[in-house]
Amino acid sequence: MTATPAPAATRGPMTLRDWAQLLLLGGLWGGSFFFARIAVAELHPLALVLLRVSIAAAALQAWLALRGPSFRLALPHAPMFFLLALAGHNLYQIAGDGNAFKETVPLQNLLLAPAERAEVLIQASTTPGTYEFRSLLWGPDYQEQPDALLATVVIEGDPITPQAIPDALVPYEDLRGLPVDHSRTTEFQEPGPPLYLAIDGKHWDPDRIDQTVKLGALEEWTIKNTSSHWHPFHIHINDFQVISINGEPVDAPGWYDTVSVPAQGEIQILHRFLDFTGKYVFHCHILMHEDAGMMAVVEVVE
Ligand SMILES: [Cu+2]
Repeated sequence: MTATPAPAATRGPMTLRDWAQLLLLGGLWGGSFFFARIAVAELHPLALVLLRVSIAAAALQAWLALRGPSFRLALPHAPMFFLLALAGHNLYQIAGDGNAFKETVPLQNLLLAPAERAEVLIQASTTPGTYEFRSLLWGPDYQEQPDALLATVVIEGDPITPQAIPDALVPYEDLRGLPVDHSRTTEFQEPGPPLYLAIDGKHWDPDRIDQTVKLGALEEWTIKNTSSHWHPFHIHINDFQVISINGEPVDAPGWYDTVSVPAQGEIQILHRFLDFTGKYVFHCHILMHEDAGMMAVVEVVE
């Protein structure tokens, strides 16, 4: 089986010049956003994103004009969800967010939110042909992603005997049924002006502690999303077990550090704060949302 790279795929290792270009764009990209926020804090977040994209696009066009068409395109901050599918094939997910699953999960398609990572096995069809790897139409409102061809997979030659897809993988401890030390609820919101994007009615403030947790505690968190858009919840340091989505129990196959909270929905997670005291953050991992204030501080104390 050979895969034809997508048109935007990189060729060969990054050179020093490529890294310099990426740093330049990253600086313009992030810096424009930062200073725009300071200058016009009441500006709508979408306007700030347009500004940010415009500046980055202008820099890209200027560099293309100078250097020619062999520029490598990278979108490390893409705020996109991808609903991925390979025609004629199942995806067998074996790990998520860098954590091995307890069992293989067959999927016809895979929804990946910003920051989510997935490892999948694909068993090639025994029918030669060309199969499309696509990002399918997905999402409400401004989050809508078009149906797009990402790559084609060519299957050719004499078929080999298919290997069995593994079933059981790496065991992990199920936290359900253990005594919960503390339950809390936090709400991801789009409350309108002047906040637009907030957690529990507040913008990010590094000098404020939003949630205080005892070291060693097992906690059950309900993360609500009262908006009409999806928000990928992400927390640093401690991965968690998802136990329900929109009130439906979930038998999660592994630990996660990012999970999508559906529009007008909620998730419940269990997590333990075992090893570290100190402050860190949880936030929406759509970076424009995070940068516009949808982030909060948790402090773990003795
Ligand atoms: Cu968000």
